[in-house]
Amino acid sequence: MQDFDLVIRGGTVVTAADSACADVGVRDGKIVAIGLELDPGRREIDATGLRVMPGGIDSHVHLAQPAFGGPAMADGFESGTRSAIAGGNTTVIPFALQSRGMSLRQAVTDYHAEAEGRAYCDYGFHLILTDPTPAVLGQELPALVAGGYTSLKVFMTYDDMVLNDRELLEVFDAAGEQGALVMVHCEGYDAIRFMTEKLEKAGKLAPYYHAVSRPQSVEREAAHRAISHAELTGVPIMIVHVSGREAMEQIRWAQNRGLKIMGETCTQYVSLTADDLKGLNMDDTGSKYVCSPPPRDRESWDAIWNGIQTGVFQTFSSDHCPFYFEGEMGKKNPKARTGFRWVPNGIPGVAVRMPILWSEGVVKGRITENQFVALTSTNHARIYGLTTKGSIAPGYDADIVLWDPDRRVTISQSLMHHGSDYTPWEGYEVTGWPQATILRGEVVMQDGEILGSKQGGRFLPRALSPMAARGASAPLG
Ligand code: DUC
Ligand code: ZN
Ligand code: ZN
Repeated sequence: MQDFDLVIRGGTVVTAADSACADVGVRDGKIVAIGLELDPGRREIDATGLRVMPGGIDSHVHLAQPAFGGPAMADGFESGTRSAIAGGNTTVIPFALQSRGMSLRQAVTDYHAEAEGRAYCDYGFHLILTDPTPAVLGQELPALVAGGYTSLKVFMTYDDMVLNDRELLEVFDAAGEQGALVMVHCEGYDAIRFMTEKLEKAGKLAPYYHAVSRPQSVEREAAHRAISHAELTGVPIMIVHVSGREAMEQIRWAQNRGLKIMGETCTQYVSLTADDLKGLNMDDTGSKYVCSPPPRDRESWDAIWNGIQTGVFQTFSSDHCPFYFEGEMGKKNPKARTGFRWVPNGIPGVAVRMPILWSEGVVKGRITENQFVALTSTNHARIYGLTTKGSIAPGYDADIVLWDPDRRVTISQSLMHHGSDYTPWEGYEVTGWPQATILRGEVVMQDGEILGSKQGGRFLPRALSPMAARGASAPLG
């Protein structure tokens, strides 16, 4: 007789590879058996009618991060990870940001202090490099990569984060030496500044003009430049938060040329449009939707779906970047009301990522449930070196979401469990919702109730990404 702490019985187990009716046996936080009519466990969960899927891994969230030109974020680790488990996630990867002049190691140490004892789910850290000095690239980065911080993000825009082309090349090259994966925010700094100043001179200050100031051409040009730098240095990169056809086609073009370029898209690029940023005046609700890159239009949704279906994109993330709407710290704080340039860039979405992708993707027949698992969990684990996460198989962590595929839900703030005082998807209707979230064998969310503890999440040092290995065909490879 096998000894199980937990048996999840009678559900349909869905992985990135296939779907099958089976029971799942869990012991010591690990999946130890998958089969028919498993022996009884000390705890049993009846999953009849539910999908039993790997817990969501959201590899792009921002928590407690002092950036994006705005006031403090609405989520630290506590509320951000609480919202994550409410939405069916069991792991998040937020960003330890190096401010200019600061040591990268210090940024990581400070970020651990933010996270410690405050996480409802497991977490790793990406690094954000804003000051790639020789000491940072030659000493701090190698030590941090060896310690399990195996990915880093760089920005091609924002006054306090932008890297110039020479710096991008130096970072790509140094990351390539270490086998770390580079994530790139592709929007061109000078083009955005030019457009912003022009719009401001014309008195076009409302939140909607945020979208006008950074059209798809700005994203496309930067994506092409990043791809060219990746080719020159022979380093794979992940182009994050791709918003529409233009940047998507750049990635496809690069992939077709045999370059190791990966792509990420996000919930907002298949469910919001720039029209959502339109408000009647500076007081209105448009700023609730201000994020970068901005949401585009319905034609862009189609292009993004095409990119998802044809494998241009490997990951579907939230880019959860939460701010308040009301108050001195909010998106319509007095300074933000003087012009779109001052509205903090980002929206909260970690809790709605899986429901919206299921509803718009699986229910509407655009992707299979197996693709859903790949896009929300398995590919994030593979790409970012989470070796015990992202699948349902013996030996993996028992990180599981029990998914009700038919449950119809109207998204509302009360379901989000996040720190922001609003959700951009208020009133949005979805079919499919997480009934329970299980972290290493413990039920941490059931029927919308948070049962886990903020001491429950663990830091995850990550392995090198197999996808970050330098390509053999590269000049420096
Ligand atoms: N980039 C992000 O990754 N998130 C929010 C805003 C931004 O510019
Ligand atoms: Zn970004
Ligand atoms: Zn982001």
